[in-house]
Amino acid sequence: QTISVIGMPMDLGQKRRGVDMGPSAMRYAGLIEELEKLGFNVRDYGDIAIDRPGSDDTQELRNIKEVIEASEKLQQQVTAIQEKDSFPLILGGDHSMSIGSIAGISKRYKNLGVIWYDAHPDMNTAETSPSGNIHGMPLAVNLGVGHPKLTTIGGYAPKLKPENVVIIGARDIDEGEREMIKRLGIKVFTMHEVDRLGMQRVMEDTITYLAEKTDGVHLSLDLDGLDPQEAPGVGTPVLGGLTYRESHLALEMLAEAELITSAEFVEVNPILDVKNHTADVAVALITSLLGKKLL
Ligand code: DIR
Ligand code: MN
Ligand code: MN
Ligand code: MN
Repeated sequence: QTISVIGMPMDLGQKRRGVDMGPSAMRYAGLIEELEKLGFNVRDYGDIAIDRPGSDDTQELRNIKEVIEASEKLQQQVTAIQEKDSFPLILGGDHSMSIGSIAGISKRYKNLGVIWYDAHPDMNTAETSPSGNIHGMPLAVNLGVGHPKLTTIGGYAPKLKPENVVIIGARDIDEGEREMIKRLGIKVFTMHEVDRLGMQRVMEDTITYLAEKTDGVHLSLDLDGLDPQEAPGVGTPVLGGLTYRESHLALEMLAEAELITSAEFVEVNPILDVKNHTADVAVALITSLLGKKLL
């Protein structure tokens, strides 16, 4: 099988610079070589070109113009890759990139499933956001809720149905997000459920829940879903996260279930990191997702 790697060096969805270097950090951590060792034919499409804006506080949402342009480019690139029947692996970049990635991916499916592995549900809108940062909004946007210029990227909306989404690892949820989760009936395994049920059961339930009704499943993994002790190179760390071992188990179970049809690993910020450790973690998790076994 062929894997197509695309870098999205975007940091405009939030205020901490450096996450635009995430794709380089993961390549530096040996991503392409590790995938080749697993026997894949890897095609690296390089990075999407992102405009670097001058300061402009007049926009209705911070950097929305640049985020829209970048999302359209990513959407087109992902669409082109999928037509070649290759597994899209997208490297971030802040999480606003999911607006473009899922706009491309979802075109191919009637019922795309998404696993949102993250400390945050990313379901804010301009009205509910405490920060004004677009990286806190992409899941809402993909569900068709938010600024119309964002929800219609790729020329259609919505990209996802609420019943096809599972959030895992949430532990920092804003009031507007809580309300939307309840209103749309989104399935969420917060850290409380992970603690109570254990990761094995959480993944069994997730796989059963999605396998029945979806025709493809995209994994959107924000490295801040992990505990900051194990993944320190992220812009918005939240204590009490998923461990490295729990995360390996989760992705190994997804590999065994052969559920995942595309993936993205986002919010790796080497500037905030310790010796590129978070990119090392991301690469190790990617190999588990793509079938690496210990024996
Ligand atoms: C917060 C933080 N909920 C916001 N979101 C983050 O700005 O909307 N998402 N960090 O990954
Ligand atoms: Mn996120
Ligand atoms: Mn997050
Ligand atoms: Mn390391």
